[in-house]
Amino acid sequence: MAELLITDQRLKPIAAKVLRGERLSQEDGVALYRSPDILAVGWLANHVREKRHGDVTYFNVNRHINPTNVCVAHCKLCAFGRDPNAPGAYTFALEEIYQRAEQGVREGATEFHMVGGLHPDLPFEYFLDMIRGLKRRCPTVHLKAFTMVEVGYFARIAKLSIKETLQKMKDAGVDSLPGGGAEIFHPRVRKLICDHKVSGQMWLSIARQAHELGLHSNATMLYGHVETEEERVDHLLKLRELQDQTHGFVTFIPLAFHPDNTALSHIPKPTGYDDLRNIAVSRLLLDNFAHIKAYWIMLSPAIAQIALRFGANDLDGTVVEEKIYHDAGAVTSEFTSRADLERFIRAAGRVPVERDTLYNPVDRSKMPPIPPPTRPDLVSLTLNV
Ligand code: V47
Repeated sequence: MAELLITDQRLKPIAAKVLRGERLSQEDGVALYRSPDILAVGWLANHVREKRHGDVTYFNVNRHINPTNVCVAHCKLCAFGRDPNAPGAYTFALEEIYQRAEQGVREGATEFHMVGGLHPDLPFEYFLDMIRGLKRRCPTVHLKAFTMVEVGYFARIAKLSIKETLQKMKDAGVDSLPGGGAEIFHPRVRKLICDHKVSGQMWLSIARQAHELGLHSNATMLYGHVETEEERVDHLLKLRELQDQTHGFVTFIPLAFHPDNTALSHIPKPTGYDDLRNIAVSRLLLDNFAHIKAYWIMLSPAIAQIALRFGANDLDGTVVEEKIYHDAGAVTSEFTSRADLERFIRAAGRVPVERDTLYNPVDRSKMPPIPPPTRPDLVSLTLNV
């Protein structure tokens, strides 16, 4: 292996720990965030990534479905949520969700990623019906549905415990949970960016209970707003601690804050440098997470490709219809083809492997060819409840 040239002396003991396979501390994490030597930080993260995965880089064929953007939480970080009668508010009829899903199946999707607003009038049973209907129509597709924040809200409106809520979701057909809503766990930050959301402690407790019921989940961290480096490291170490206990997290996704159209629009966007550093530090601190995702929609394909040399081993998927980032000013495309994902990965000198949600390889050789993705008319069946 090529030798590591370190220009920042403070990184030397940390590099020695990484090369010995030792766990890093809170102080190490802060030093990695503060070091000007981004290439050394990236080199170390790439070392760990290659030790675990070699050149293999994963992607999937998925479809995002956001059932509603009506939301009572009013998080300052968010440009997606709307009041029920606000311009642009929508709630899909179940038929419209099924139409999107069936189109997804025709286009080769192996996963539906489902996240939405906290709707004031839709009961928990509506979402269970949605899941049952999706499972009946698309039995081979993995349903990665509802963040810990939505689970906490469902439990509240249905007057159930978190465990009962998760069990009902599982019985209806939910296969795993996405990683959203984690933001930054520290209460100081949550008060400023999402004060009506479940607490960080509650997010972790819901994740723990999901894992205990056999539901895997992802985890995220939203960076680039009001948080400090110490608060980022604290967030990562809390995830690492829970993962030691449950082994239920599949993938970690650092999410770059997009400020446009949010109540925090005065905050400048994170830079490419921030993006690569967050990927690298996550890989180095989260030594018990197998997968670190460079979510191409949020990072741009160009930065996501470089991230594959800074610790990431996954690009996410074809997506098709993305609202949360595009409402907040993302200028990336909303979908990309399977062929383009493979091309991005190959051009970064890596080996593309299509995966399902739980990282089993997908063999397309005996499946019908994938047609280009299409988007149904967004307003045709849209229902405002
Ligand atoms: O929970 C909301 C974040 C998340 C903004 O699990 C914002 O595989 C930036 O969790 N700027 C939803 N971020 C997205 C998400 C996700 C994405 C891809 C894959 C997976 C997975 C999960 O987006 C929210 C919140 O943390 N978010 N608004 C914004 N203005």
